[in-house]
Amino acid sequence: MKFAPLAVLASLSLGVHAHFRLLFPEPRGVFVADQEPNFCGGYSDVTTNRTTFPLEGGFFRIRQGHEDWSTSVLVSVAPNPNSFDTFKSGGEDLYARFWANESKTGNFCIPLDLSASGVSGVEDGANVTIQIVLNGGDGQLYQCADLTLSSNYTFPSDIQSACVNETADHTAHGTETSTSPSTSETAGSSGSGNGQLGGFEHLPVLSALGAGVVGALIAIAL
Ligand SMILES: [Cu+2]
Repeated sequence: MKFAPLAVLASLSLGVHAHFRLLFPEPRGVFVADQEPNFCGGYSDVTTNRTTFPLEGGFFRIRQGHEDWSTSVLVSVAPNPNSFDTFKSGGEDLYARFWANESKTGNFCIPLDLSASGVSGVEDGANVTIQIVLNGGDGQLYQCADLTLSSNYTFPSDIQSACVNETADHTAHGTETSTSPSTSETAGSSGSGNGQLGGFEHLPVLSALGAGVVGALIAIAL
């Protein structure tokens, strides 16, 4: 039924949305919007689909449908991070990246230098878990990814080249469909099934550690 035009329009008008999606590194499980307000987006236990991730110079990508949102990243070195407490030490959140704000919707590739977290155990060869926390005005939302850290690792070129920012000038709010009769076909943006927010204003591609939107996020975070 999701492909029926009337159903699409109804869902849009009701504000049904996907909140935000973690596109990279791979999240613990298949995205379930209704579960996103829960710990790790509903995937409580550690998984075996770990992503090799650089200790320095990493990044994460999200597709984000809220306007005026903020995000932070928590890190856990617990063997099975299965509760919010496992992302804390002495009652304090273990931030891999402190809160930063942004006002646009779209796709974002945000630097994540885990070595800068200062968290004990975040080191070469360690199995860690990151939890992306995002607040877009409808409660805090969570996605987790299980990683193995490497100090000598750089992302392959396909992952590097996917690290782009594409901001939208309206709040599509992350709806998955782009079949509304009032909009043209989604421009063939990414080839990997990402970037399906309709009506993108394609900004110049920014590199992973480039300026622009990401730079603004860094500036706020610092
Ligand atoms: Cu939302």
